[in-house]
Amino acid sequence: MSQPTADVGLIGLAVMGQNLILNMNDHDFVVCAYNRTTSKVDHFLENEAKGTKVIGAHSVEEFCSKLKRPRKIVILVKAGSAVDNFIEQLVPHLEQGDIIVDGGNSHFPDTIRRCEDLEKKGILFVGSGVSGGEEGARYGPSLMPGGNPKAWEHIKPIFQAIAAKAPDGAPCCDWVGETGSGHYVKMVHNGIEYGDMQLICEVYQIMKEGLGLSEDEMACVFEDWNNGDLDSFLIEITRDILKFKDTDGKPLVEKIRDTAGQKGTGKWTGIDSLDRGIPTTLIGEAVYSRCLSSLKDERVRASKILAGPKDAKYNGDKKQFLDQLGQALYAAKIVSYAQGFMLMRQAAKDYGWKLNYAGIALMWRGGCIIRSVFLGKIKDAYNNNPQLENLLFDPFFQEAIAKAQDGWRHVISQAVVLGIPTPALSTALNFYDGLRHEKLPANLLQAQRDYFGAHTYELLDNPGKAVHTNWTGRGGDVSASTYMA
Ligand code: NBP
Repeated sequence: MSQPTADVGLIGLAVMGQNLILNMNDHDFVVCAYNRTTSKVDHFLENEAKGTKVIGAHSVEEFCSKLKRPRKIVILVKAGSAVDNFIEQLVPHLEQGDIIVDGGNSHFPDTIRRCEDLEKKGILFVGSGVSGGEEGARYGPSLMPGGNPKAWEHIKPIFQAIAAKAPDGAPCCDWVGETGSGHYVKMVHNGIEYGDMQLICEVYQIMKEGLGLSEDEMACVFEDWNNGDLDSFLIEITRDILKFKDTDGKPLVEKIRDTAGQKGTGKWTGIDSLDRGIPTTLIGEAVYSRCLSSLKDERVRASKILAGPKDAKYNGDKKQFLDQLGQALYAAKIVSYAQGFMLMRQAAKDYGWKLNYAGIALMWRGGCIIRSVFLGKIKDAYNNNPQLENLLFDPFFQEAIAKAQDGWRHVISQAVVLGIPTPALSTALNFYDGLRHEKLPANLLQAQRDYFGAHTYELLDNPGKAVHTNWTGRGGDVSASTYMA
């Protein structure tokens, strides 16, 4: 067998794997490439990797023999059983202290399981979120590694070298935490991405239907926003998409069928938030909006028979309304991130992870799809107060929402009057108003539960004590056995 010469090995020669290898090569790491279909190794070495220091292997055994100790192996294959298959094949050829990193979009419970199983075998497992798509992988992704902490010192120089850099030069990669935390944070990142995209789509629909703006006019609005607080990758690409003309000179975007696809990470975030009892309502609405969009045929039928307002055009000052629309987008975005960080905080509590929230904001600051100037403000908020209970309690964000709220309320009320759907913009406002109410109507809800099911309630002046009332005089005084507020 040949002498170990590679600093790192990578399995999976699809779009992400190939680009990450070339990125590592650019940073002077010698990479050994392997793929299930081994002909792709030869093809890669003879084409994309020609003239680089990249080497290849044609069996798992040969691959492992070419890696310097401790071996550092990155798996970038389709999430699911393919990852388990490769781990199973690798383990017989590994030694204590060797490292396996799964850089795919794995579901975090799988990562927790793999981390625990491999720890028993002396192998250090890391689940790393990788964001930024093809271009990110090639020139600098956002990397969110979490798992066995002993692995970090070994992979840190490689990961931080290849990661995107924030405008101040800091790498968009740091250690996230234990077991499945890296993939958990990536999952929440994707959920937030769903939310950001949905918010942008809602303001697009308002501009188009309510204000009657052309695609070029809308592109100018996004251009403006991109020069201010909303400066972000998604606003920038939306501007470019709106400007893009098909071969006939017409905007391509209007020819695209309005049914949204999804790969499931937004749904995972929604389900997880329900399990933990954290109201990440904006991500939920973003997922449901994609579901509603995919009911195209039913919507076409509904559009012909269900009544809406007669006039769907806004008659006020358009310029002023566009400012208010920007405020609505900004305020809802703040709420969305506040919800995402609430969810991560709860998961950290549930799993005993010590998450560094300022570090997470920094990891998302560059390289990934949700990168924005705004994330720098979140980083500042958690740097100023690492124990911050809620992002909305940070003075900067408190003030930002206070300034934006009048415009936000006006936009939503107008959208309601015009019959334009705004599920994400509105749920953010509902959450905000719910959070800032000391008293919600759950007192009545508890009374209803006790009335029909003897579920008991607590009194304001005696919390913790379950009370049951015989509301009708007909029921008994026996209450249900468990009290769940
Ligand atoms: P794909 O997700 O398309 O996976 C292709 C790779 O998986 C190939 O190397 C293929 O080998 C291998 N593979 C498959 Br498919 N089934 C396998 C099996 N049963 N056993 C072993 N290998 C198997 O590649 P990708 O788009 O580069 O993404 C890689 C990972 O990164 C995924 O988890 C993805 O979700 C994640 N990710 C992708 C992006 C993106 O923008 N594409 C962004 C961020 C994260 P073969 O060549 O032999 O078929």
